[in-house]
Formats: sequence, structure tokens, C-alpha cells
Amino acid sequence: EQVQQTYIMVKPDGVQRGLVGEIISRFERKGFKLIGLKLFQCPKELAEEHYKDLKAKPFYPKLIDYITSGPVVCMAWEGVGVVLSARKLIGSTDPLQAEPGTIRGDLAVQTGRNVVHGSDSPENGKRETALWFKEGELCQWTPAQAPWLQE
Ligand code: YYY
Ligand code: MG
Repeated sequence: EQVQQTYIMVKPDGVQRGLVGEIISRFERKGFKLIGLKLFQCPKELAEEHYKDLKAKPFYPKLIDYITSGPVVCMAWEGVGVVLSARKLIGSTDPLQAEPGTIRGDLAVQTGRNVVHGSDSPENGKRETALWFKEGELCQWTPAQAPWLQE
């Protein structure tokens, strides 16, 4: 199995609502490796590049306003199968459809305020990690618990 990277972001509503620690905890407890982390006020151009595939959607202007409305917490996580697993931990795009036990299912009520982003493919995991982090901002390290997570 391939080691993957995924880009996870606590959106401005998650930061404003004091959910940063709660959200980080869910990935940390699962056993993935944190390789990048920062609080960041996202410039409009970066939000537009990040969501460029959604440019034609009716909700796009509001989405850009939302993502740039306050600081976000940017994270890169690494692990075998981390991309799909993180999407499952996050839950469906619409929090009312998201299963209880997922981040959106437990902590949000509306698609336009769904507290967290996660990359949707290994390719986008790499692309988005490179988009939001400079090379020197990522750490390669071996967690002490590594042999207790994988045989
Ligand atoms: O990957 P995910 O965040 O679950 O959903 P996307 O389809 O990639 O949409 C990105 C982002 O856009 C979503 O998290 C909220 C917003 N959005 C919206 O405001 N209204 C929609 N009908 C669909 C998506
Ligand atoms: Mg998406």
C-alpha cells in the first residue's frame, strides 16, 4: 500500500467556533502523521486556485468569501490510505446527510458552513499540500508510536 498525503483544513467557522483542537484530535487519534500545520489568513487568489474546479458553480462566490472570511488552520497528514480515510472521518459535504461520528455529522448543520476540508484524491492531496505549504514548512519525522500502529 502506498503512503499518501492529504490536505486538511479547518475552515473559518471551525476556527471561530473553537473546534480546532477537536478536529485535529480526530486525525491524530486515528494514527495518521501530521507533517504540516499553520494558522493562516487565506488570500483570495489562493482560495480561487484551491477551488478552481468549482468556478462555474452558483455557490462559488460565496464559497470564496467564506474561506477568506477569517483565519483557517492548514494541515497536511500522511499515511497509508490517508486520503479516503480522512474523507470518511470528515463525512458527507452536507452536514445534515453526514453520519453521526463524522466531523461534519457531529459538528455542523449546513453545507455552506461545513467546518473542514479534505482532499478528494491522492493527486489532489499532493497538489493541495504543495499549494498551501512551502517546502520548508513540512516536516518529515518518525513518530515514536510508529511500531505500535503498524506491524
Ligand atoms: O469535498 P467537499 O468539501 O465535501 O465538497 P465539494 O463538492 O468539493 O465542494 C467544496 C465546498 O463547496 C463544500 O465543502 C462546501 C461548498 N459547497 C456549497 O457551498 N454548496 C454546494 N451545493 C456544494 C458545495
Ligand atoms: Mg472537494
